[in-house]
Parts: sequence; structure tokens; C-alpha cells
Amino acid sequence: MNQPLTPELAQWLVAQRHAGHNDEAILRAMLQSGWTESSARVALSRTLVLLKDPVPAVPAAAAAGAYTPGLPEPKIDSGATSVWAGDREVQILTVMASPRVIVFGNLLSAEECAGLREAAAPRLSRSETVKVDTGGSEVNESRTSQGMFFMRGENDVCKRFEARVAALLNWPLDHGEGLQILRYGPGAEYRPHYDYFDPNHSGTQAILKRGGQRVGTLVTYLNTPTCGGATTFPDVGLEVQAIQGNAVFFSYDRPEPSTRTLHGGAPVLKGEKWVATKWLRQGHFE
Ligand code: PD2
Ligand code: ZN
Repeated sequence: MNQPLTPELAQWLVAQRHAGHNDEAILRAMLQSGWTESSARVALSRTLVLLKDPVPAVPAAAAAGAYTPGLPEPKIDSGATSVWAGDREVQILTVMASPRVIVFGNLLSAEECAGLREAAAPRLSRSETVKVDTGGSEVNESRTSQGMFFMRGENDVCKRFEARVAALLNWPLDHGEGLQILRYGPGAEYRPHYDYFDPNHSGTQAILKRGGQRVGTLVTYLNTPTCGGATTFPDVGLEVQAIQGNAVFFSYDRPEPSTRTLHGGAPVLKGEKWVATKWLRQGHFE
């Protein structure tokens, strides 16, 4: 059932949250009353706005309705084994409710993976992390990969990939950051971190002016390392193996550890690992 978020329903959802029921319990109740999982999730995330959770949105932009409500989410019903992403059938390999994690298969062809690797290779340099005080970036031992950013729509493969991701995750193309390509050599890793911008860091307000918070991450594997390099979710003991063409997606409805979206790139033990990371924002990202 694809129900609209009526005032009565919104009131019920808010009351459930006020009563201390966690999202999983509320979701279960909604599924029992006939909701599809994807529409229940969207309705649930919209109540955050009603509750005025401390999502560090840029208030003016949020008030002006510049942000898309809800979260990126594929249209999949329970048990679906694949989903149409506009120009390609994408497999659903693993689905987790909380944290919201979905592993996709066959998101990119071998040729598309090679095209992204080849276009990125001459532009790689040591990866940096966000500098928490200014919002700038710096080299950090916790991230030993090399990386580069494409501009959105920079070449044909980027354009095709961005359109596919927008269709797959039902999220406007212009809310996505440019694709980031990472190459991890043997021993390289990305220690566990959150992808949202921490509201307590002084540099965050400046970052949020451009598109608001990150609300979802899609890491797509552009090759298969010989050994190691899984994407890990330590809070829930999940490891997603890096298999060429597959991708792991996760979303977060608030910039807080309670989303359990702590994740990392385990050290590559043999061979190398290439990924394309797509971060999705609340609003238009210029
Ligand atoms: O390469 C990965 O598996 C990975 C892990 C954690 C990538 C990212 N985070 C990222 O690009 O944010
Ligand atoms: Zn990350």
C-alpha cells in the first residue's frame, strides 16, 4: 500500500516517537498495517521535520522548501530480487532495515568501471579528510587511499551513472555531489567514520550552505581486489565485499551516531581496490 502522509498519520508517527518507540518498532507496526517498506520509510523520515529534530539544515533553505523531504531509497518491495534503474536492471543482494543498508549487484558494467578508472587515474592524489575547524581538508593517517573528484556530468560515463543513481534511489540528480574515485593500494584503508557533517564542528555550517547535509552514500566497486578491502559497518558487524560492478548504499536521516552508519574501508590485503563514492545531499548541490 502506498499511503499518503495525512495529518492524522503524521500525528500518530510523531506520538510514537515521543513515546520512545524506535524507528524499527514503528516500521514493523506500519508494515503490519499494510504499508510497503519504502513508503513507510519515507513517511517515517518526514516526521523528523515535524518533530523539528536538530538536523543542521541551513534554516533559511529548509524554510523555503529548498530541501527534498525524506531520504534516497529505491522502490523495492519485500522480496524483490531486482529493480529497474532507468537504463539497467540492478540486482538486490542484501537489505538491512537499521541501519538502512542495501547491497546492489550489476550497477555498473565492466566497461563502465574501466572507463571511470581510466579517466580518474591521471588525476589521482593522496586523499584528504574534512578539516573539522574550518570545513577545509587535510591529509590524514586514517585515510591512506588516493582520490579525485569528477564534476557532475563531466563525461559520458559520469552522466550515465548519475542518471542511473537518480532513478535507482529516487533522488534528484542535482542533489548529488560529483563522483569521487578512490584507489587503495596494498595496505591502504579508510578507517571507520561517518559521512554526514558533524553539527558540532565549527566548519560544518559553511559546508552545509552548499546543498545541506549528506543523507545517503553509494559506494560502487570499480574492480575486485584479490583479498581484503571490504566496506565494513562495525556497529552491526556487517562486511560488504568489494566485487566489481556491485555497490553498497546506506542512508542516514540525522547527523548522529544513533543512525549506526559508522563505516570504513578495511585494509586491502592483496591487489588494489577502486571505488566510486556518490554522496547525496538534502538539496541542490552546486
Ligand atoms: O572504499 C570504501 O569501502 C569506503 C568505505 C568508507 C568508502 C568510503 N567510506 C567513502 O568514500 O566515504
Ligand atoms: Zn565513508
